[in-house]
Amino acid sequence: LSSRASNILNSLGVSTTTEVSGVYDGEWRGSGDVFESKCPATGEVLARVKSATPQELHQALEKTREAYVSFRNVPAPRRGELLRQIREALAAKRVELGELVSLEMGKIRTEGIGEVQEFVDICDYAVGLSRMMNGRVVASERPGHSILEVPNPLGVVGVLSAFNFPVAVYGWNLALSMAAGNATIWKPSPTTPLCAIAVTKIVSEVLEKNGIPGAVAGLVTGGKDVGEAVVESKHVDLVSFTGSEHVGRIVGKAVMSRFGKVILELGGNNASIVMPDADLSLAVPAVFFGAVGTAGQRCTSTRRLYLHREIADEFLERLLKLYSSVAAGDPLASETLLGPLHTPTAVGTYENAIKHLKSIDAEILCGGKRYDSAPLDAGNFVQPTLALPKSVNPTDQIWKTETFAPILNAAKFDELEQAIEWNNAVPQGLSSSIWTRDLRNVGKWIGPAGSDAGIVNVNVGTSGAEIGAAFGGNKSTGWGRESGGDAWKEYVRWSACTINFSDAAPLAQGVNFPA
Ligand code: UN1
Repeated sequence: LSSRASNILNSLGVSTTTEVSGVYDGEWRGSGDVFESKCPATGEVLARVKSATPQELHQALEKTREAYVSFRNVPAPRRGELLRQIREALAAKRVELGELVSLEMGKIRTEGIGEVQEFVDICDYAVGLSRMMNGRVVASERPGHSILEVPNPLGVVGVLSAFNFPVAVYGWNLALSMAAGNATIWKPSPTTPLCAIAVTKIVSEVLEKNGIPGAVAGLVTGGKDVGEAVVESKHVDLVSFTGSEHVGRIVGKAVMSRFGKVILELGGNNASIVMPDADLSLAVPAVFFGAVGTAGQRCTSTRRLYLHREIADEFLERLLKLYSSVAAGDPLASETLLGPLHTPTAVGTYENAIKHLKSIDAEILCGGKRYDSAPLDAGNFVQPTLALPKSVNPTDQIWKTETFAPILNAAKFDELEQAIEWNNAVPQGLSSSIWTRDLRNVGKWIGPAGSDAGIVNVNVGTSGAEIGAAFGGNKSTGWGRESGGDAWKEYVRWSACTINFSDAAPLAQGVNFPA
């Protein structure tokens, strides 16, 4: 192991000498299949992680259930205090954990650290929430009666997270789930187990120090079989899944068929629209970040760019300048803006998309190839690509599918209505953004005939949402909402309680049933 990798892992208490245990349910274990975690920038094997055997998985699920049964009785503000301590412990390791994200996932250092910050932020939010998860008192039509809506803990929440945000998306779920009084079992992406192990070490130390069962925040690393077991387990009341539309469809059906609850965060295929009155000095760098940041591997990455004809050429010229200056390389080096794709498979997906663009005679304005000279050829580095397909045909795969790579397809429009139609013409509905100074455009964009995405931004790019609002998308993105806003309401079991404190027992709706 390179000394840099072992320094980062050592600073987080993740062993670098032998195989690492990838299962935690109060104790660390794992004697199932061994997974390799590889650095996408160099191909270096970072660790070998021992996942759960079916037996260990079963045990972990049971222990999580037991942990819930005691944890639900801990008062919510006390749960908030645990989250405050978790927040402090994460903040103390912000840099080290952020660097591990860069090392294992491949995003650049500032984004790796930013991702840990996102977990810290949602902990702050959940600490406050722990004193504000209010129910309601509803007026009853019957004299001497009151109706309460009471949020109770839900049970066990299974979190299946993706490689691209190996820390923050778990954070959103853990923070709300824990504030709500649930136990959480985490099945991370099989390619980012070290981030999950490092986070679980930080969280479990806080729980154990406070005498709370560690299985309140359990971890089961592994592949498809482990994910399936979590999805199908009757012990798991809510499954929160982030990943592809393809797998999301399977997960959604499986959970619904056993009448479990599900939150789906699936593909994004996000567009930015630039109006002729936009401030290009803001819009151009924002589109650059949206499309090239995280090497195009956010579900909120900008994949489609609709430019008003009046400013289109100037916009593309300015954007191309930024594309040509992008520094690709070691994600941990301070000057790098473009890290690698996460896996060699993703490089293949990128190359197929480029092939398809060429087959439909799209103009490739820049990029279009992997970096094939040393040292970048050792990793999964691809050139950020800006393409101008001949037309906008929403049924063509180039417009309608999410390619998880830095490919941005541009088109020119004349009327805002046309651009909104294109924006909405894809199956996905996660994020969207318009650049304009004209209030009339803003009104159209955020209103009934505007963007149909879950995130509808104005003079703000498609990616990089704060934790305060509910995060999620519509249509084939799965309709799930996580993080801020009212998302916490999905993590509780609502009890509607009608209480009679009178000396009579009248029926509602005036029904007369003499006995
Ligand atoms: C994701 O890509 O799965 O809004 C989540 C953003 C980040 C979260 C992205 N806060 O881009």
